[in-house]
Amino acid sequence: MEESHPVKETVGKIVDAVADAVAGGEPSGVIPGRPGGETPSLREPTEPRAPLPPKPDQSGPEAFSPTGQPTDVPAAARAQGGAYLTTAQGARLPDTDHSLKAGPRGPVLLQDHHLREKIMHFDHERIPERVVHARGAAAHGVFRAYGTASTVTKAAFLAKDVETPVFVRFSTVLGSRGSADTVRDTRGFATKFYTGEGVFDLVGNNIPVFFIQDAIKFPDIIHAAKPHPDREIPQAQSAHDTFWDFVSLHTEATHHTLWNMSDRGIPRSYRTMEGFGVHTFRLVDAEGATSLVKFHWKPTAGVHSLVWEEAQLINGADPDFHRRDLADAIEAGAYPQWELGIQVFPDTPEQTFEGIDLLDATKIVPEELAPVQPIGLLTLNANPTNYFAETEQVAFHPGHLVPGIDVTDDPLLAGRLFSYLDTQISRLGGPNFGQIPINRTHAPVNDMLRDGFHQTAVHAGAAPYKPNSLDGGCPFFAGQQEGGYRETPVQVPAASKVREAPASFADHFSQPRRFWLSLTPLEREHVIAAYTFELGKVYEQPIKERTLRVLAEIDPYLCAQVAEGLGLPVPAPAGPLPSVEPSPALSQLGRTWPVTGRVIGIVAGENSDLEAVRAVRRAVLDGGMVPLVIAPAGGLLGAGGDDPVPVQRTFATARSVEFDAVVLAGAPAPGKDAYGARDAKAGNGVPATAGVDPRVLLMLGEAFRHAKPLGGWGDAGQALAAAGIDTAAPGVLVADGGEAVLEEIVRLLGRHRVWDRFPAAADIV
Ligand code: HDE
Repeated sequence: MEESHPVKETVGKIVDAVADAVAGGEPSGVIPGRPGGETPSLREPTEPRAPLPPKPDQSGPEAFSPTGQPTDVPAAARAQGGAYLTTAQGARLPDTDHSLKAGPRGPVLLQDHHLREKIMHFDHERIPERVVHARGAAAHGVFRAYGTASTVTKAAFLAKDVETPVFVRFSTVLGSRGSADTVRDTRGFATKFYTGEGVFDLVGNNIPVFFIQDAIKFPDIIHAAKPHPDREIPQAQSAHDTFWDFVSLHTEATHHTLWNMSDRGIPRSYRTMEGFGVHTFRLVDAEGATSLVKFHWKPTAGVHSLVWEEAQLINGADPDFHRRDLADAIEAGAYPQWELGIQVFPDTPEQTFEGIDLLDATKIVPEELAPVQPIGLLTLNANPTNYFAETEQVAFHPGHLVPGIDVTDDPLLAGRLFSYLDTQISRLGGPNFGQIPINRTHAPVNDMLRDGFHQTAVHAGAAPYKPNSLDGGCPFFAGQQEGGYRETPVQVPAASKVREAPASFADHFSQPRRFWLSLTPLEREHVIAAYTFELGKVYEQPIKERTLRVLAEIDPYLCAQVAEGLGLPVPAPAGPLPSVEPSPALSQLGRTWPVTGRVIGIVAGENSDLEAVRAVRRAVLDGGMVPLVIAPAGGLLGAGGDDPVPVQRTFATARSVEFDAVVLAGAPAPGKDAYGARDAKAGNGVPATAGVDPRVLLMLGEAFRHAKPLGGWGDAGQALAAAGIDTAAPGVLVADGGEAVLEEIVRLLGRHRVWDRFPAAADIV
């Protein structure tokens, strides 16, 4: 598979593109994050001109009519045009700074139609945020199918080499729209495929199991996990009483909770997350044969996480860390990619595989039992042009299906099939949300749905009903040959109406135990720390004790370590623990990945060897990574010389958490603002020994603690020593030249972090 799929090819092209950009001159242009398409003038522009086009990294929904007809208007036709300010009706305006008044000091007049329109529109700019997954970021892209799924599905977009435009939205679940990105939480991973046969939405998460087995419990888990209803705290996290109260009583949540407490709860980036369809779906081939499948997204950049202290620091230093990372990577040409894969199971009447109930969304099927077979490649290659129009208004729905993909009787999925349409009515203000540009299908629409709020289609004809003769009988039914969507005629066993779950749903602990046993000792340390932290924030002792009882059913060591951290007795399990085989595929560690799009901090001062800084910077760009130069002050380093180096961060503004690795061009002397009264980071108690800026020492200490590769040349060893870092420690490298240092740093980055810097307690096996 490695040889045949185009990942390497694409990465190669990206690197070439970045290198070309560098060779083309203007080095600061390749650092992503520029807000507009042009450098602004110092004075307010007064010469009328047309609005600037979107930046080259941005794109919008393709130009389709509200009824799915391709239009030949350029995508920019939806953007505003003309040089002059107008009202919403297109009347030109001479002023928008003053209300219409009876004299300069007189009362404002009611007849001011411009004031009235402007404030009316402003007052209604907000729509209700999503009740869950409110905080998100999205991108446009393309999905190219390998054709390998054609043996199990007739879905046309999965046929070989078919390219389908997509829009993907990532999200956190619990926080509100303005909450921070790197909280411990599940992440949403929702993909809209604009296929020629209609929209297909794969609305998944970055965790393969869910808290609950039946949709009727969704309001309960979400009410428990959201902030407390009286004080509305805490925001965007599960470290509080109501969450742990619920999950310790409703133990089917144990598996998902354990995943949340693992490193999967704090992804490094959206680009380094796996995605999962969670439920089992049913695929149908051209002959009508069916298979059961689970969908997986595998990031080509690998699955990486933050460390907890880093995640907490980022929440303050850069609450937009994940959305910035996604947008910057795309702008830099380091296009995020995932392979879509399926696990395929025979569609038997029991709907189980190797004893695992495929209708239970709290269970996975280990990849060792059913390998994930790659079926296509997703590449995100453009940022949205407008957050609200696209990312906020996109409406996903697990019931948006295409011929060849059907649902199963998973009781959690059943509730979702109802919920996602329902929620759009209040969120997007009516039943015509499918006509919003980002939601428009690329297939012709010929429904008999009419009218409603915000109707933008202009329907012709007299007979939106069937049967009719007045419209010539249109629209007609599509049979199998014409690509009609037909539900699979699955046999439903004779049964009585009951409010019950199948007996197999009662096993809440064997799969969490498998997950725990599949983690490396280091990953288990992180799980122990996460439970101890979260439960440490819980006020009520009985809730902590009850959770320890749940942990006792997973593993005695986990339970004992968390109990010790909480200062509570260790409970015994109710009976013998289930005997399960680990699934090594569940661990995130141990493999090597591409480093494209990673951020390298280059710390330099006026006395640094700028030739070496330039060379390292160029080499970082050539490797498809992002170099950020950090110096005592902004502007240019070596400003008087021929080839000054642009500075992206200062010692005052930078924080270690922005970088995947840090390299030092010598030992930078304290900046002029390196004193506590100006910058608290400079007065952090680390003595400004050896003439090194204390903010640099803080940065080095943090990067070291977070197991990031560190290196330098020249006097770098002096700075590392002043930060208390042993230059012989794993992943710390001081060499003569910058390029030798970078080579080693990049090699280390391929494994994401220098995990062997801090071995796990030796007795965990
Ligand atoms: Fe969702 N979920 N969900 N969910 N979900 C929503 O739909 C819901 C579930 C997921 O970026 C809402 O448009 C119910 C599982 C994602 O726009 C809402 C149940 C999985 C997103 C809703 C579930 C998800 C949502 C909120 C239990 C992973 C964000 C706004 C039956 C497989 C999509 C909206 C985006 C969003 C309901 C369970 C993933 C309220 C009732 C399981 C990624 O309709």
